[in-house]
Amino acid sequence: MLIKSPRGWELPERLATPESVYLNRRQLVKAIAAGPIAAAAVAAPFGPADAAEEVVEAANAQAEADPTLDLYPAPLNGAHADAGRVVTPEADNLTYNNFYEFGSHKQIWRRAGDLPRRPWAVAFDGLVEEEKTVDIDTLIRAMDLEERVYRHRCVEAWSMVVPWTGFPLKDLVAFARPLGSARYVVMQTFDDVDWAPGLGQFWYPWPYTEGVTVEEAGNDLAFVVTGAYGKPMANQFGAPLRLHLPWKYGFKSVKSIVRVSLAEERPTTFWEELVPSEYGFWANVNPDVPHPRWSQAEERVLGTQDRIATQIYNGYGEQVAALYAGMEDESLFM
Ligand SMILES: Nc1nc2c(c(=O)[nH]1)N[C@H]1C(S)=C(S)[C@@H](COP(=O)(O)O)O[C@H]1N2
Ligand SMILES: [Mo]
Repeated sequence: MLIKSPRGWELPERLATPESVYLNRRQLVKAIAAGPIAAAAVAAPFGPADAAEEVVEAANAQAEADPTLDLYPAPLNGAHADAGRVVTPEADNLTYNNFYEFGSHKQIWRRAGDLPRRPWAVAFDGLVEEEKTVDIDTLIRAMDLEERVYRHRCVEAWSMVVPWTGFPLKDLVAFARPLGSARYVVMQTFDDVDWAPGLGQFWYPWPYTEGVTVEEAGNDLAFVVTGAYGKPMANQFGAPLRLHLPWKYGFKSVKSIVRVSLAEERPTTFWEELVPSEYGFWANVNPDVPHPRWSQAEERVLGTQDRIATQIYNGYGEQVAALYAGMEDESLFM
């Protein structure tokens, strides 16, 4: 059994409280059966308790060394308090990542342990009033952090639920001060091979690049992430700054951002450049539009391994479908 050392920021009250929005009845029953609720929620579905403990301790150490630790836990946004599903146990999420800069396996967390989180700067350029490079701590402290629980659907047909901390993407765009001619927000990951060995694989079109329209960036759901599970996020999640667009396939949610560009032209994104027949610009979740090599009708839930039906726009259609009105000619779902 995982015994966690008490840290104020580490275990928000709601994670430990049975009435919590984080625990539905089913998870609660499991948790009670397995022992102390808080520990079970983190460790039980992951497997060996010592492995779970090791990965969570590594994440905690990174969080404790983070200069923004004092901002956690951030207030929970009531409109995004409950994703309607069980939150993925932290240890499962920490050990099942896509981060090709560190390799294409699912054991990213050990390699990502060396990612230098500081100093870290984010460049704002392109169609902006004035180009600038901003220190990450200045940037984060200029924003109002909040917590949101979001569903995440990977194009590989697995899904998870994560309590992220961050701020709306529209606030990042406002911070960039775009010109009226800007139509796309383009974001890039670091490209330093000394930090991540995958960047030496020349056949990939580094740096990892993603983008959305200015309208999509202005949607309330579009979220820039600084933390997860109530603390500054672990390296493997894309520290110190990543995106999360919960209605799109996970590859749109670019990690470890170093550059934000405003552009008039639609960017060619990383996966689109690599395999244009399989990964497009829009990449909205749709169970009825299969990937060329597999069905998207169902997804495997990380942690429980349950198979559940995938929902159009990952269940966020009410908030985002209007963005795509009149765009039926576009490949909105790949
Ligand atoms: N820079 C970068 N960002 C990335 C990726 C990547 O390989 N490199 N993978 C994407 C994919 S496919 C997914 S599903 C999510 C995974 O996020 P997670 O590891 O936090 O679950 O990150 C996305 N962002
Ligand atoms: Mo993904």
